[in-house]
Amino acid sequence: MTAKKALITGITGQDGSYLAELLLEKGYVVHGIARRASTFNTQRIDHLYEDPHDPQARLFLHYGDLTDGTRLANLLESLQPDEVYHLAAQSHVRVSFDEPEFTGNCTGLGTTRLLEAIRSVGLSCRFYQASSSEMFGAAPPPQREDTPFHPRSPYGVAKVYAYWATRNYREAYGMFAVNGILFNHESPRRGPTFVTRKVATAAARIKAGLHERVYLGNLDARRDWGYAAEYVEAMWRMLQQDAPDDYVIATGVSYSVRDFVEQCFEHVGLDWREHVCFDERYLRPTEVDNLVGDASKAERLLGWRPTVFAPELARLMVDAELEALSHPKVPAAQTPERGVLASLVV
Ligand code: NDP
Ligand code: GDR
Repeated sequence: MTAKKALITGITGQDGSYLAELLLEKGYVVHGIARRASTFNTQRIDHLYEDPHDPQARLFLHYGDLTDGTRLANLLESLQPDEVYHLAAQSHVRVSFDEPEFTGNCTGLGTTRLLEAIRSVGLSCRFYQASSSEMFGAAPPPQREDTPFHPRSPYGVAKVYAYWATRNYREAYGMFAVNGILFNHESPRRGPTFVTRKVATAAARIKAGLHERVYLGNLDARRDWGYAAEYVEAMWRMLQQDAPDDYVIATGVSYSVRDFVEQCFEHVGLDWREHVCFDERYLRPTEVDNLVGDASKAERLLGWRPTVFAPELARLMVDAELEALSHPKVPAAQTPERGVLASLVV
């Protein structure tokens, strides 16, 4: 039997790296789209690197960008994937207030470009859209699939557009297109400017005596934090169903940012009040106060349920930071001959 072929946009991001791992374990051939940067951006997938000259290789990278629809269409035409996981986005909520136009172009319109590329090439692949709990924004918890959206940032607005684009292509063209509405999910691979990773890094570095304090914004916001490695399994399950549908993925429990800070600092035996300072730079013009997802539909239909909740996540992330401090590593992709970028060199 020929292996299934998947295409992942955003493969160099947190979720892309876990999903690539999962699909390779399941025997897929995995193609990823990475954007060209002046520095290497493949650190999260370097450990999956396979020499593309090896006939057994099953991971391949291609340059591409969500703002370049022609490139997306050409790639789809040549790769002919069975499943497309669309994870790429300008994904930072605070940054979306500074760059609303780019966020709309990349995070919103990028999804239409990809859907339209699939349609124009005539592919019958399955399509996953990385929708977000940020679409619910100000809607009171618990939020579920039929909760009305009330986004509170240019990022949330762009994700609502992409959500409806995905549904419209499903309804208009019969495409197998699904929205995974994922609540916050974190890991040691989380981008360093998201609050959980920022706090876990700070707790470890302060413990090691490398820093004295960390500056944060709103500590009252509440989030439903799960573990990214578990959430990518739900993405895959959504594309294995008989019919396309939309699903909330969440833990069902929310904690405040302050709770998460306390859990991280407690884990290294420090009092967070002595090290956390306020900086209004990290506030948002409009905030999302409280997200708590109801993932009962996913549990019923996908058989998916989380096992890692925020307190364990905090410990796991702080431990990873402590471990990294005790074993500083030279990133594998410092030379194109060694890293994943070998397959990207043109
Ligand atoms: P990351 O920010 O870690 O990864 C985003 C990925 O998108 C990176 O690979 C990035 O490339 C790529 N990217 C950004 N802009 C472009 C562009 N113009 N063209 C091509 N690629 C681009 O996000 P996560 O992995 O955390 O999230 C994955 C997806 O899920 C995102 O769409 C996010 O909005 C959404 N989401 C995330 C949640 C979470 O809690 N993590 C919750 C709900 C939804 P590079 O590495 O070069 O920056
Ligand atoms: P979020 O994640 O906006 O929920 O979006 P983030 O970790 O950025 O913020 C969570 C909450 O923490 C508060 N906060 C701070 N946030 C950051 N980044 N830095 C700080 O210093 C800080 N201090 C307090 C924020 O105000 C907020 O309330 C994430 C992204 O991954 C999105 O792409 C995804 O769609 C949603 O989760 C679900």
